[in-house]
Amino acid sequence: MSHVLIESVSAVIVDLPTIRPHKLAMHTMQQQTLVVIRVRCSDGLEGIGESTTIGGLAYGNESPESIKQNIDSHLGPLLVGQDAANINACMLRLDKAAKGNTFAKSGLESALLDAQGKRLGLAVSELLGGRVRDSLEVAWTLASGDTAKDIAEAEQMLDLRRHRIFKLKIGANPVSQDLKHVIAIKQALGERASVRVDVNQYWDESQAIRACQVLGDNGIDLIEQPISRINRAGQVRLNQRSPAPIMADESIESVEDAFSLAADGAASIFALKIAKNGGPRAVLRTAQIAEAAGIALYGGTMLEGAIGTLASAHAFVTLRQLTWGTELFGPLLLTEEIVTEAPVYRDFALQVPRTPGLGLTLDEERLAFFARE
Ligand code: MUC
Ligand code: MG
Repeated sequence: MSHVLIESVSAVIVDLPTIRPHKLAMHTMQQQTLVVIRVRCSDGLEGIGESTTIGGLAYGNESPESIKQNIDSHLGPLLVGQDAANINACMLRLDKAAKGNTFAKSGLESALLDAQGKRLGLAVSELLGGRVRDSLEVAWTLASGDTAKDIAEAEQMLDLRRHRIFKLKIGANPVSQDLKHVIAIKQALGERASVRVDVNQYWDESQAIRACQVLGDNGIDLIEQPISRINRAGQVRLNQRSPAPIMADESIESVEDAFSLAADGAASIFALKIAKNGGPRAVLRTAQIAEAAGIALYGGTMLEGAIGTLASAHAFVTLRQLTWGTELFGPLLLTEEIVTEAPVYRDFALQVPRTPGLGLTLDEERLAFFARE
């Protein structure tokens, strides 16, 4: 046992404005809400983490308010007095005492890794076994809700050399309208960009059968979560017949889900999200299941701010294959930062810092300004 104990755990809810409304099938974001976690240790070091979801309870089983409440009342007290350097023991303690709650656990695991990295002078990616790349290609989501605006936004991103992979959020409109929207964008961008769609579970199998065919025939590279996570048999059938590969997103709410999806042959790509697996170490277990099953990988996001984005990035740079790149653009959707130095995006990619821990410092004034009372 080391002599470094966890002294306190706190969680604060932070509301940040977005550059424009972000329309998903289940919710239109007018702002993003982060839960920022601080783990203070007896050696004077503090680790920071982030637990962020989309649209309150519209996307997942945890909301910002429930994440904070469960950390304050249950998970935080379980960690106080524990060995801060033993992340295995800390996370095992949480898993034994609390079912699910992967978003909350992800922020806590990130904070423990950040503190340990600072303690040892190592970047989190090094704690996770070492990186095999320094930067990650980052997709951008076109979700203004307007075809012409989306095309203009994509052109601007190509000109800036910021993104050349675009994900379109569809599913809320009639299928024929969504297909027209997607095909118009693909035709405008041509071979200059990879265009993909995310249906966020909004089609049923009868709609998805034809829509996946049309999308594949029109050069769409990937179809994310076309039908409900509950319809596993339907997802297996779609994965067999769709000309464009099917990616599992909402289908994965735990490492165990990843195993059963792989066993059933229900997706040929997994979206990796630290929040849905329980942290940067947990998401690597899902990645290992995928690798063993021959399933390709994509670095997903819950539109986290800088802290959650870099916690994800430190895990993703350790992966041997990341065929479909990432969508770690969360900080770029926000107009404000709560860290002193924003993550760096250059040449279509996020540059992952080599400084100790996650490589971020909280800007206390900005944090206090945007923190909820
Ligand atoms: C999702 O469903 O993938 C990720 C990017 C984005 O625009 O929405 C998210 C959530
Ligand atoms: Mg998705």
